[in-house]
Amino acid sequence: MKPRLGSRLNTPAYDRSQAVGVVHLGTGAFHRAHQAVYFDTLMAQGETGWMIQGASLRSDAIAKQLNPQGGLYTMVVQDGSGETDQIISSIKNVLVAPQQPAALLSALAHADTQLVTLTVTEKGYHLDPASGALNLDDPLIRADLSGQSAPRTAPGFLVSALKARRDKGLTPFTILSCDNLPHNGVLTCSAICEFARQSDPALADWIEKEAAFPSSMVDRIVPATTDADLKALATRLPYRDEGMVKTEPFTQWVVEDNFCGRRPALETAGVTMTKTVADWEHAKLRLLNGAHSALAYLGSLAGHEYVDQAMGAPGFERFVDMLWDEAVTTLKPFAGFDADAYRGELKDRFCNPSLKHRTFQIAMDGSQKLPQRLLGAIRDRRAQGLTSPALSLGVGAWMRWQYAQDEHGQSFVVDDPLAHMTQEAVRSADGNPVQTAKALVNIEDIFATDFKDDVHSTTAFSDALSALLNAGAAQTVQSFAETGSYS
Ligand code: CS2
Repeated sequence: MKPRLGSRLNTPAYDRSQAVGVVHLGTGAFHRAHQAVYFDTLMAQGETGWMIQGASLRSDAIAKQLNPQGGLYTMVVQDGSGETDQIISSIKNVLVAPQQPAALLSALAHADTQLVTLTVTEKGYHLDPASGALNLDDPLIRADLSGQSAPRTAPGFLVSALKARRDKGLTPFTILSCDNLPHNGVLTCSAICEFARQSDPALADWIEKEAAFPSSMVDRIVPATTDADLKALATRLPYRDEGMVKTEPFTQWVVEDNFCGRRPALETAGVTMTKTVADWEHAKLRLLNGAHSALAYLGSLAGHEYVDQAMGAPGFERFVDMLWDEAVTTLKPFAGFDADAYRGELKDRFCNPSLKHRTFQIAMDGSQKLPQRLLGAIRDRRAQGLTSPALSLGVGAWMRWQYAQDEHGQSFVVDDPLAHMTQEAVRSADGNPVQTAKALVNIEDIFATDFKDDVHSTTAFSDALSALLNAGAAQTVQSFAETGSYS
C-alpha cells in the first residue's frame, strides 16, 4: 500500500522493504516516540535489517491508525515554545494479535527476527506486583497454559514462538522489556521460563540457556494523543495523521549489553549500552515515576488536569522536592548520574506546558506501579531507620484515589487490574481512614507482608489519608510543603 504521509516532509532515506529484525509487542504511543525512533535513526545511518513488525495484543485501534498510512506516522516534539515534526518510518505495519495470532507467531518465529521488544505496561506481564513472579492464577495465563486456543498474553505468544524456533532448529531471539519495572529483564526471563516450565521443562531450560533478556531503562514522557493534537497537526501540515505521537525533546534508553544473535548497534543511535541497568532503573523509577504517581493522585484530586498545572499549584513543587529528598537517600551514586542535575531536569520536564500530560493517565494501574515507585523507597528508608512522610503522602493519595470519588463527590472509574480488591478494602472499612489504610496495606499483592507490621508507615498512610479526606489535596499539599506534616 502506498503510504499517504511523507509527500511534503522528509522521510529517512532507507529502504523500507528491508528485513524485519524486531517484533514489537504493544505499539502504543510510547513505543512510537521511543524505541521506534532509535531504530529509525539506526536505519537512516545505514544499518540494515531492523524494520519493526508491530503488534497489538488487545485492540485493533493502532493497526487501524497506522496500517492505512503504511506504518508511517509523525512524531511531534514539543519543547514548550514550539514543535518540530519528524516522520518515523521504522514500523512496517501493525498486527492485531487477537485477530491474527498465526501471523504474529510466524513473524516471531521468522529466521530474520533477532529481537522482540515489549511495551505492554506493567500489567501485561501478568506478574504478582509485590513479588514479581508470574501469576499462575491469572485467568489469561491459565488459558494460555491450557494451550486450547491461540495465545492471548505476551508470555503465551513468546513461549509458543520460542518453541517453534527450537523445533525449526533456529536460535531464540533476545527479549528486551521496555516497561517501567525494576530488573525488567530478570522479571521477564523468570516469567517466560516459568510459563514454559509448566508444560515443557526442556524448553524452559533451552530458553534459559540460549535466549537473552537484557534489562533496560526507558525514559520519555509521551502523553496520549488527543483529537485536538490531530487537529492541530492537520492545520500545520498538509495531512491528517491518525497515528501521530507527541512528546518532549528528552529521550533516554539504557540497555544491558546482553543479547543473543545479531545485536543492533544501538549505541550509534544514542542508546547507552551498559553492563548493568539497575542503578539507572532505580533512579528513574523512584525519582521520575515516584513523583509522577504522587503528582497524579494529588494533582488530580486537587483539580489539576495536567502535570504542569499541578507543578504550578501552591506547595506542589516543594512537595516534589521533599519526596525526592527522601527517595534519593535510597539510591547509591553511580557513574554518569548527577542526582541534583537529574532533579533539575525532571522539574523542567514536568513543567513543560505544551505536553498536556494528564494526571488521570498516570493515575491508571496504580497497584502495578506503587511497589517500584513508592513502597520500595519507603522500605529501604525503614531499613536505614528513616521515616518517609512525603513518600507516604503519595501512598495516602493513592489510597484516597481508591474511593473512586473526587473532592466534589463525582464518581470516577479506578482503572486498575486490582481495583476489585482495593475497592473491597475501602468498602469493608466503611469510611474509616485508619481501617481503610489497614485494609489496603493487607493486600499482599501490592504491599507484600512487611507493611502490615510496620505500624509507623501504616499510621503515616492513614494520617495522610485522613488529611486528604478532611482538608482536600490542595490544602494538604500546601501545609505539608510548609510544615512537613499533614495537618
Ligand atoms: C508515567 C510514565 O504514566 C505513567 O505512569 O509515569 O509513563 C512516564 O511518563 C514515563 O515512564 C517517562 O519515561
